[in-house]
Amino acid sequence: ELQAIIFDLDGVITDTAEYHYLAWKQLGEDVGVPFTREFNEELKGVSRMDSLEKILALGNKHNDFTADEKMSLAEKKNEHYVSLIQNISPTDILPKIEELIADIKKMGLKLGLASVSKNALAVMSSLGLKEQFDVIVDAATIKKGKPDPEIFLRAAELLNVDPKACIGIEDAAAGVDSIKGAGMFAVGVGSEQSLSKADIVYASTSELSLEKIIEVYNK
Ligand code: B16
Ligand code: MG
Repeated sequence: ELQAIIFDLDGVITDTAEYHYLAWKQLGEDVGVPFTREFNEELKGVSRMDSLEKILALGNKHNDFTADEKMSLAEKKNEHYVSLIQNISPTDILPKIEELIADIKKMGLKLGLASVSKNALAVMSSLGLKEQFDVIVDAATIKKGKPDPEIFLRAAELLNVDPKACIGIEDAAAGVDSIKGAGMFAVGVGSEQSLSKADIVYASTSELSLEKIIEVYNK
């Protein structure tokens, strides 16, 4: 029986996925590797250093920089990202998310967050949501990022629930892989095409319905 819902942060609770995109796009242009929104789908949910490696590999430039130079490039991206999230407030919570959280609590289900972002706690505080969650697993808590299942498994463990009794909500293909690898039910938010491995996909958060999700989960 269902016991917990575990949310991704960037792109599900708030639109910071767009800010990550803008900051990486700028960095890509700086190193001579411009890329499309379609390629950006491959960066969603992926850790900072792994994202940088993917961008450099796209431009065949992965051997052009030393480890130290790569660190500074990642740092530069992060400074840009941090400047973009400075003014985040509760008004930036995506449609239906607060209602969904309220419904989850009303049903007595546990609430978890699984984000590989080192900025996750800061974003959650700015949104005023930090205290609502029973557990927050971020980059500091895990060894392997998405698509590895570690982050969702860790959230279930800390919530003290069986992964099979959990539903994960994600906007990234790497995130859906992580949820499915953990043996959980996956809800995707975004395009059917990039999230084809999810058990149910919604085009945007405004269409999310806990009732419908639980109905499909129970099938
Ligand atoms: P940072 P999530 C992920 O967060 C983002 O989707 C991804 O775009 C980003 O590169 C990653 O966090 C690392 O973030 O550079 O802030 O540590 O989707 O797991 O909430
Ligand atoms: Mg995400």
